Amino acid sequence: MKTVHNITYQLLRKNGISKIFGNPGSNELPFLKDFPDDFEYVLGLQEAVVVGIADGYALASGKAAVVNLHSAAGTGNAMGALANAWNSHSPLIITAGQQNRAMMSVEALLTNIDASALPRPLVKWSHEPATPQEVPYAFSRAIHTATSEAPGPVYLSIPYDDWDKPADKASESLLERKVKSARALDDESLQTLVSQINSAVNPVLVLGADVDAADANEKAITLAEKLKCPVWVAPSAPRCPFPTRHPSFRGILPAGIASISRLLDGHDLIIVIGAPVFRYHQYEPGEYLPNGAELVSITCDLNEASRAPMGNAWLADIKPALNQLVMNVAERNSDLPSPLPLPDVVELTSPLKPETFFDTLNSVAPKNAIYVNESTSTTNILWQRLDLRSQGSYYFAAAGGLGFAMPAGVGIQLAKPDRQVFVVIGDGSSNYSIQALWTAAKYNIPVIFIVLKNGTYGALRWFAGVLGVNNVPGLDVPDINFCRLAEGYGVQSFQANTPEQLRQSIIDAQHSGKPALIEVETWGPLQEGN
Ligand code: TZD
Ligand code: CA
Repeated sequence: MKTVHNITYQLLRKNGISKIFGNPGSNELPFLKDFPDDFEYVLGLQEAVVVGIADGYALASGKAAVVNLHSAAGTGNAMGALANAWNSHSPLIITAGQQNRAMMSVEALLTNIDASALPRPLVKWSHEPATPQEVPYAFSRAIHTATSEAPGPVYLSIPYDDWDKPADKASESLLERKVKSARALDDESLQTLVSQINSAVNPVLVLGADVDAADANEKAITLAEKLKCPVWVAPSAPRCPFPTRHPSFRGILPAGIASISRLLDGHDLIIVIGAPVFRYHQYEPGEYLPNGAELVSITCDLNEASRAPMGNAWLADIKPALNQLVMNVAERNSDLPSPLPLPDVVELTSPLKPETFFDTLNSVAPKNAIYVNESTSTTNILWQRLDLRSQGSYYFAAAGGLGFAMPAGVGIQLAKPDRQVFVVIGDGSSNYSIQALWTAAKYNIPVIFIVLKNGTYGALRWFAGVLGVNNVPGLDVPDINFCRLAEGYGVQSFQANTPEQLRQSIIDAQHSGKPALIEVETWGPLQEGN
């Protein structure tokens, strides 16, 4: 007789899932018992870390990741990380152990009360099976929901006494099911879009994270080269869809309504692909579009399409749609834009200016390195100075929730063992999920974490200026020794305060084949005040 446990693991196997990211509690032990040899359990010491690692793994591998959390408390700890996963279209199957069915109604300790309501609205589907026999069906539906376009997290709450129950014979048919999203543009939509693009005088492309997620950066390059047009990265983009040293590259758009209109002024057609229109942050009232401009977008996400305040949107899968545009638009008869000049080298200071830090990192890092960014006040400098060239080279918290970069870096390195992952993170952000260091050490996942220490929440100081507010408390974070924290979790550490020390510590870290943390003091408000 097959149990619910047997069939569920078989279902995971059949769907190419062999890693479970978790932090266990009593409700979860029956799911984890007799853990099969062909699966790997990746332990995170806090649930924000667990979901962050799984998120990074899912984003970088393009595969679903299963997460196992402890009831309501574990889910609660994971919610910030879930906000990021939701916004980055990350296919996470999040499971939480529930109390024994016999004791749920009396609310015994560790009952997840109204479990399916807890993770909403940050999941595509949330469910607690009504019977044990429904568990494999729920897993099957969860996998297909999470991985179909637009991908996203789903949540299952499973009573712990379900696992040993006999499985329904019919659930075996689930093992062979496939669901595939295959949405290209229909003929009429393609014709409409192509004639609009062909008749534009001065079009511009705005590309978002889903181009990178769809493995379609090469297609985007071909489209830009046919249109000979400039390319902007969409505001707040959590991935890099276009090479930063390509002649068409113009930078990342700022996240204010008026600034975007100003920068896109002069274009009569704005073509947005694989991004929300737009992901604003600071409120800057103004016109959504420059005078005389029209906007069209292609997105895989119905929410993105319907919530945009302007322009027409087409719902399609990004890679086939981009391919259709590439095959059908007319090649424009003009030259590619002139490339942006390389930014000036800034004067060498002590502590280092962020510009010097990024120039040094760029010169020593392998060309196919992967950067996970959570250094919030230096994001524009990063986009100007790093040569991001290949698919999957850049990740950032898609909901702006700090605590993403350290664990996501671990998950990304796990998914991409052949590429060096650098987590570039502020001294403020480093404290939200620092326990990720332990997982990196214990599983020997050789991420290089670089902490930029300016003693403050720099981005919030900038934002206070935008809002015109003064005398705000709680903006400084002095006196944290990250090297000692790293050593405490079993990660080797380096202090690097000059370009040469930074270069050497990166080389040493890479040669060691082990994770490392490099603390770099950087120029901050204390210096600027002098
Ligand atoms: N808490 C969480 C979970 N997410 C957030 N985004 C914030 C608080 C607010 N916040 C920002 O949006 S940026 C920032 C905070 C606290 C400062 C981060 O400081 P840092 O980097 O030292 O990491 P910079 O370069 O000094 O800004
Ligand atoms: Ca800082």
